Amino acid sequence: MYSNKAVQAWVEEMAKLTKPDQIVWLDGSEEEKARLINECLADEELIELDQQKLPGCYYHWTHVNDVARVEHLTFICTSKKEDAGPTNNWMSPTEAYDKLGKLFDGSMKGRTMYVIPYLMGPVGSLFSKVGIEITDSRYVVLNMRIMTKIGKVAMDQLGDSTDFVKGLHSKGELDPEKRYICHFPEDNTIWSIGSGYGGNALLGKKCFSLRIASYMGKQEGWMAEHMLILGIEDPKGNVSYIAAAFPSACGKTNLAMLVPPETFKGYKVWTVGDDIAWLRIGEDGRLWAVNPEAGFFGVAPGTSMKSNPNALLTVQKNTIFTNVVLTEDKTVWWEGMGVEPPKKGYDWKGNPWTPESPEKGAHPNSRFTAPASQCPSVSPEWQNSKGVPISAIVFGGRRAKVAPLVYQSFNWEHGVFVGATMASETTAAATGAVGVVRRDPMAMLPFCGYNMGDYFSHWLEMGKKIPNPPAIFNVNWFRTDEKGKFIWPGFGDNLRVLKWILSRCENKVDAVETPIGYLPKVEDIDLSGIENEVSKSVLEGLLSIDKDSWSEEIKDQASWLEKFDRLPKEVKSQYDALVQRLGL
Ligand code: SAT
Ligand code: MN
Repeated sequence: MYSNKAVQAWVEEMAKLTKPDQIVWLDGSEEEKARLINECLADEELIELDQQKLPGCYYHWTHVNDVARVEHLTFICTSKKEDAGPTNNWMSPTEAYDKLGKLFDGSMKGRTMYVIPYLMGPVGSLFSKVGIEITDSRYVVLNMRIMTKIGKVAMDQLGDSTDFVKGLHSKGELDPEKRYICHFPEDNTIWSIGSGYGGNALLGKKCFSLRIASYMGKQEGWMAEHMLILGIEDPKGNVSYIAAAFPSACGKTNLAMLVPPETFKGYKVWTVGDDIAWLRIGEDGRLWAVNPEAGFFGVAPGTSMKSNPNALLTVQKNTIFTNVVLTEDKTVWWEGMGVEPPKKGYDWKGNPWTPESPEKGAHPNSRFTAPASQCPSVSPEWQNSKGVPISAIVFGGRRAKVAPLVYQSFNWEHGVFVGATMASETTAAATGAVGVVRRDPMAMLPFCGYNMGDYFSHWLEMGKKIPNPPAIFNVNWFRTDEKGKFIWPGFGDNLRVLKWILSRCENKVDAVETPIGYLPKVEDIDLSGIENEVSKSVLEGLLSIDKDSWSEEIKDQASWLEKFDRLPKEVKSQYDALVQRLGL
């Protein structure tokens, strides 16, 4: 137990409600980890993988109805409904505490309550914040142990303070009818019941680091964003940092761990984070970022030595695999791993599986949980308590026609508009219609903890306060030709685009002014080594602005912006200016 009185009192109160058989306070030690793993193995909550081939690695199956975040069961519980805004589900705090209180009542009977103090962000950093998660899941404890810094280190940072996020989690009955993920930003509180999966249960991740933290950032003058952070080292050894936001299925983790093309001699990409950035204005007037997380909770399918060697190398030890294929010889496999499937194994439901089975072996949302410190490309600065200075913010999405490969916004305010109207088209991989445009402002649609209109205002306010703000860009790796084939090679070759972005930040290249923003001159994108694949004329196509598509696009943007009751006037005037520039 720890001496902080506020933590003790709250844990006592939650124990009265949930009635566990015993309470275990986590210290974060190796002995504690070994003990928990042994308990999990005895209960088959974890399966030990081949410790020769995959040392420290374990396998976990979730319940078959509990395999992804549940946005329709995720609520923002502000006292006023308007404060949750038009893009969030809302429940009143009274109703939510009452409804979930009944589900939590006695939910830990016969179970152990684990108290996990955890630190988000580098030790001793001004950026960092402490949370306490109470859970009845050992799997959650072991995942939180990888994704955050748990135990004494967190309590040391907290000291006697009452400034911690209170997270209560119980698996409950794992019944989707009794599953709720409720956020109380006004009380620094998260209540989650009925799920044991990732973002529903690892409360340090989306619940705290994005939903609660975005609200804190608005109050306190900083930003919590759904962004990867990477550093690009040039052949002279200078490193510049980029923060980038993409909706899901746009290759965020791959970009964060990019391997430069062979012709980019002397370049190196450093991974600071793959999912979340906390950003603050530094003493030098620039925007600085830390990754609050300590691990990667990455999608396994599609991760191969070709798409993301650094991720694959990261997960060779001390990793928890969830819902992938468990092979007969106790290793793991998933679709798109780039190696032969096992002759025999078990699928994500735990059923016997062979390559001939009609269904996929790994769940499309199956995951690895791995320490960031193991990533071969992890930045030497990733735990720097001051963070890293951000030169450029990059937004992006999956657009078959409308968005060019890259463009730069005219200024911060225009960049906020670009972020606010960000969109991605659905792919065949998801169920439902293909090519449907989904707006996802700053990739924060499911993660903004308050009214999205106020969130846009906060972005605008921050822009006024940052003396030397990063430039804002938009990228699209996913333009297709008439046959629906991707035109741009993507992956490591995306560095060619990032290089242009940094040249713009350093005022080293001119650009072409167009109605939507500044575009590269064709000769300014370095195509060395891929001239055969991407000729100058192909690149011209990738950088073209198709009037018909943009005519559709602005109509769709207009109806999107109408949704917002608190749309800042600046966003509306940026829209009007775009329409005017396009002459439509
Ligand atoms: O489940 S998580 O929220 O952690 C990952 C995701 O769905 O983006
Ligand atoms: Mn994410």
